[in-house]
Amino acid sequence: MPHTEFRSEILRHLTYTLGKEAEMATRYDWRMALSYTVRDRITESWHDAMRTSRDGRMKRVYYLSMEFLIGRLLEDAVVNLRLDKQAEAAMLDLGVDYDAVVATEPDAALGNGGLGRLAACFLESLSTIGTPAIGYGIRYEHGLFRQTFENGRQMEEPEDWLSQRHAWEFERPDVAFEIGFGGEVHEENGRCIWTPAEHVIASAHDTPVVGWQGSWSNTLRLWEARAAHAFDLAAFNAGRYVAAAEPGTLARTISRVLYPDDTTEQGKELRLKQEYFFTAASLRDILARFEREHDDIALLPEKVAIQLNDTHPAIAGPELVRLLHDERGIEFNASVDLARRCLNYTNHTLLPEALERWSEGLMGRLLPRHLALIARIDEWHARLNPGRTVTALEHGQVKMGELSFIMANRVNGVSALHTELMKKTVFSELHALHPERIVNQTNGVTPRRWVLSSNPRLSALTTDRIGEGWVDDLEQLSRLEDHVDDPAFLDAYSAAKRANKEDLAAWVKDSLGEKIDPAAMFDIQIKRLHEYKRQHLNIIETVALWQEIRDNPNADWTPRVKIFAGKAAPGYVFAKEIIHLINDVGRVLNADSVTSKFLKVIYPPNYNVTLAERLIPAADLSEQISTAGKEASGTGNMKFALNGALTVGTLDGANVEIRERVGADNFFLFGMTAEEVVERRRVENHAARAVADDPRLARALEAIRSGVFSPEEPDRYHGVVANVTGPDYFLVSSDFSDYWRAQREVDAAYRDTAAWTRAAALNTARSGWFSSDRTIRGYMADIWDIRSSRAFATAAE
Ligand code: 6GP
Repeated sequence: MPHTEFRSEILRHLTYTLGKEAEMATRYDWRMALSYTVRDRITESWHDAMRTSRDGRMKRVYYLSMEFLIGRLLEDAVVNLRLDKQAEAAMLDLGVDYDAVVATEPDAALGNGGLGRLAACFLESLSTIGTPAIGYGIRYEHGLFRQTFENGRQMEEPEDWLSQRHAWEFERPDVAFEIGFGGEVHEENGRCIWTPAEHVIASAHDTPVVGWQGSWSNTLRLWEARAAHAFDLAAFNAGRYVAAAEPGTLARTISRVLYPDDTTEQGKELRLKQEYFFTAASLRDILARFEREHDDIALLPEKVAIQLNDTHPAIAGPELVRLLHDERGIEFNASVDLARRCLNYTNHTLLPEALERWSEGLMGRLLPRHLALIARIDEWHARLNPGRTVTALEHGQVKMGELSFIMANRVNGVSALHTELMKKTVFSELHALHPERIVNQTNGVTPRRWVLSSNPRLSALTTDRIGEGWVDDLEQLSRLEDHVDDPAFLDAYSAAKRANKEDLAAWVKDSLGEKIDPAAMFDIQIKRLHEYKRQHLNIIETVALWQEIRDNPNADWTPRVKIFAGKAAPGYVFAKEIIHLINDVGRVLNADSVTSKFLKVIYPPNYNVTLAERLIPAADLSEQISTAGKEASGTGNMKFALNGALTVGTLDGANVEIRERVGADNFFLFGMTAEEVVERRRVENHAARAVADDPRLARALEAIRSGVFSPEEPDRYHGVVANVTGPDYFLVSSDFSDYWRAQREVDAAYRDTAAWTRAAALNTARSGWFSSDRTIRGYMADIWDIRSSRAFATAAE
C-alpha cells in the first residue's frame, strides 16, 4: 500500500477516533492515530488466526504468567508488519517527527525482569511460528516502579503507564468471571460446595501480539479486578461518600500493583489473592473455550496445554481439579489425571527464598476448598508412589514448587546447567519418583525485537550479506562465518557498532550530562540488582583498576566506560547499597582529571526494555558474572552475544551454552564452577583468605571502607565491605583475582581492533541458536505435544 493511503488512515483516526484537528494534534495524538492505524492491520490477521484455531479445533497453548514485560509496542508492530518505511514516509508527509512520536509511548513494565521478558518473547515467537496461544496475566494499573537517583540513592516512584490510553488493547467488559475468596465449604449429596465470603470480578482486556510478517497473531489477555458491587448507594445517600466507594477500591487493589520483587516471596495475602485471581479467571476462560468447541471432557489434554510460568500460577492445579470435580462432577482421580495432563511447570530459579510457600492458615482462610484439595492431591500422589513421601503440604506450609511438580505433566528448567541442578537439588526426590518429568528448554530471545528492530545497522549489514531469512530462522546467521575474514565485512561490522556507540554517547550526554568517548570500550552490566548477580564484584574491580591507573597514569591503558543499569527491590537493603556505591564511585571517578579519560562509570536510572534496546546494540563487553549455580539461565547474555558483544562471564546458566557455541576463544571465562563454589563455601574464612592473598582486592576494599567514595559519610559502606570480607556467601572475594585476570585479557584483546571485531562478528554468527523460536519449538515437541501450527502446515504442503 502506498504511504499516501497510510497517511489518510492516520488522519482518519486522528479525526474520528481521537476527535482532533491536525493543526492542534500533539505528539500523543499522532502516536495514538498511528497506533490505531497499525492496530487495524493486525486485527485482520488476528481474527483469521482465531478463526483458523477455532475451525480447526486446534490445540492451544495457554501461558499463565504473573509478568509480561512487553515494553513499547508500536515500533515492534511496525517492524513485524514491515510498515517502517511507509509509517515514516506518512509521518514525514504530515510534518510529524516519527521517532519523536514513537518515543512518547510508555514502556509497559508489567514485569520485573527475566521471567517477564521471557514471557513476552515467547508470545511473539508463538505468533511468528503460528501456534495458537493465549498469554494470561494481570493488567496492573501500576507496573514496575520508576527508579530515580537522589544523591546516588535509589528512589521509587509509582509507574503509571495507564494514565494515557493504551492504544493496543481491546476491552472486553462481557468477558468477566466472578472470583471468590474465603468463606465456607460444605457437602451436599456427596459433593463439596464452596461458598466464598467475598467476590471480585475479573474482566478481560485483549492485546493482539503480531508475529513476523503479520501472518499470525495471538492474544495477550490481561485481567482487571473490579468490584462485584462497586458502589454502596445507601452509604452515599447517608453522605458517607468515601465509604460509598470503598467496595470498588478494595476490589481494584488486586490488579493495582506489580510486586516489585523477582526473587523473594512476598509473604503477603494480597500476593496470593493476585495469584488466585488471575489463575482462576484464566482457567474458567480456558474451559469455556474448550466447551464451546468440544463436548467430550476427555479430550482436554489433547486440546489444552497450560504452561505455569514459575510457581506464581501454581494454584492452577487444585483449581482445575475443583472445576472438574466439584463443579462438573467428574470423579476425583479422573479429575486429577486430566488436570495433570494439561499442566506444565517452568522453574526459573533455585534460590530458596524465591520458592513460594504459604502458611496453611492463610491458604485455609483465603482458599479453604483448595487447601483440602491439596491434601487430597498429596494422598493421591502418595498412593501412586508408595514408600516415598514428598508432599506439597508439610509442617503447616503449602510448598508451591512441590505442588506444581506433582500436578505437572512436564517440568522444565531454562538452561542445561540449571536443569541438571534442579534434578540434583530442589527437586531431587521428586525427580527420583518421576525421572521422565524434568526436561530442559534453554531460553531464547526474539530476534525481531532484539536485533531487527533495536539494531537496524547490524540488521541491514546482515541482510545485505546473507539475505533476510535469518529474521525467522536465526541459525542462518552462521552464514556470516563466510564473511569474518573479509576485511570489507569487518569494516562494515565495526562501523555499525561504532555508530551505535555514537548514538548512545549522544544520548548519555543529553540525558545524564556526562561525556563518554565512543572509541572507549563500552562495558555493560544491565539486570536486576542482586547479590548473586554480583554488581559489587564489578564495581570493586573498577575501584582496583582506578587505583592502578592513578599509580601509573602514563601507562597505555585501554579506555573503558563501565555502564550499569538495573533496579533493586525496594525492600532489598543490600542491593540498594550496591547501587549507591556504584553511583558514589562514578561521581569520584568521572571527576578525576587524571583517570577519567581511561575509566568512567555511568548509571542511567530506570532500566527498562526501552533502555535495554538502546544499550545492547552499543555494547562491546557483556558482564555475566553471577556466582556459578545461581543464575538459572539469563537472556540478556544472549541479546548481547547476538549484537556482537563479547562476554566476560562465569560458567553459569546459559553462559555455558553461549561459550560452547561462540567458542572459548571468543569468550572471557573466569571464576569457580558451580561445584567449586559449593566446596569453597566450606573453607573456613574463605573470604578473608582471598583478601589476604590479593593486595589489589584488599586495597580496593579499604578505599571503599574508609570513605574515599563517601567522604560525607565515611562509614557508609562498612556493611558492604564486612559482607564481602566476612560471610561472602556469593564469593565475590574468592572470584576477584580471576575476574581481574580476565578483565586484563579483555583490555589486551580490545587493543587489537581487527581481532576484536572478528570475535564480535563470530559471536553474532554463532548465536543463532538462542532464538526464542527455537525454544518454542522445543516446548512444542517436548512439553505441549503440538505438531500442528501454521509453520507445520506450511512445511507439510
Ligand atoms: C529469571 C532467572 O533469574 C534468569 O536467570 C532467567 O533467565 C529468567 O528467569 C528467565 O528464565 N527468574 C526470574 O525472573 C524470577 O522471577 C522467580 O524467578
